[in-house]
Amino acid sequence: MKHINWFPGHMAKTIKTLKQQLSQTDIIVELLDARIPFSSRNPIIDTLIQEKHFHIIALTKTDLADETITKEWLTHLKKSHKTVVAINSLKGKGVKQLLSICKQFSDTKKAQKRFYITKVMICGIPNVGKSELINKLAKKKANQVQNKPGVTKKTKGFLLDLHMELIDTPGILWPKLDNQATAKKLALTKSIKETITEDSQLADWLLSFLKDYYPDRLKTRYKLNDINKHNDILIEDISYSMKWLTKNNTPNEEKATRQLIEDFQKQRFGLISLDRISQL
Ligand SMILES: Nc1nc2c(ncn2[C@@H]2O[C@H](COP(=O)(O)OP(=O)(O)OP(=O)(O)O)[C@@H](O)[C@H]2O)c(=O)[nH]1
Ligand SMILES: [Mg+2]
Repeated sequence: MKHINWFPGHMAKTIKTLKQQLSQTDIIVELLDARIPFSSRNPIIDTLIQEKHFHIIALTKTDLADETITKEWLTHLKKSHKTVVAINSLKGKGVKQLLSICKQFSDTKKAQKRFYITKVMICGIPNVGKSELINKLAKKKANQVQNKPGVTKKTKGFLLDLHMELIDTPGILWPKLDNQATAKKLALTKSIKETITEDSQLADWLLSFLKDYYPDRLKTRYKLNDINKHNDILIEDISYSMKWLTKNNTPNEEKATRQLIEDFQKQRFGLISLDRISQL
């Protein structure tokens, strides 16, 4: 199996830039993907946060995650972090709450120093929704947004009002993805470039996960009765059941593996969370 790692030059450069900007930063909003609140936590970002920073954790894409699991994660995160918000940037849910927390901070600063500009750094892994969140906070299409990783390549400030600046940053990962389950989750949620991974390795991991955590949804989606089989056999069963066959009527495994990944990414199994607190 191919070892998954993705740490292009612009990420190393971004980390350097972020370090330089830390002394002028007041608030760090760390975005975590609600489907993978543990796997989307970048250990490098942890090292950037200093005592003087107001650290906010924002769970993004809550509309794509399993609601019950998100509630568990919120409770868990609130045990160790003072400020945790749940966000759906597409619908604007939680955005007002985040803005009012930042405004409160900025108002306090303003009262101390009349012309103070509170700097809010929005950071996190690629494709977690940093630029989209800024667009929602700013009520403007200030940043380019796309459902693929590595869209933002440079940090960019946006003056929200006279007293607050939002800073969009390029998504960063860490140099070595030692935990390959984490790497696969990052790839499935599109935080790792598609060309880095092989469909078969992602589909194999996903299939095992669905068998364990969402067996009924897997059965329903592919009209299967028995899923207690080796993944290779199961992929064949899925291909037959869904009529994904080659010209010679043999199972088209390539199509089946691609489809499995896409079905997860397009929520065709319903809302799914890949990280569990019990796995910590
Ligand atoms: N469903 C859903 N999609 C979201 C949410 N927030 C962002 N997105 C989508 O996720 C994709 C990535 O969003 P971006 O804002 O470009 O992500 P980013 O973190 O800036 O990514 P990089 O610049 O590559 O680091 C886009 O298609 C967004 O529309 C959300 O809360 N829910
Ligand atoms: Mg971006």
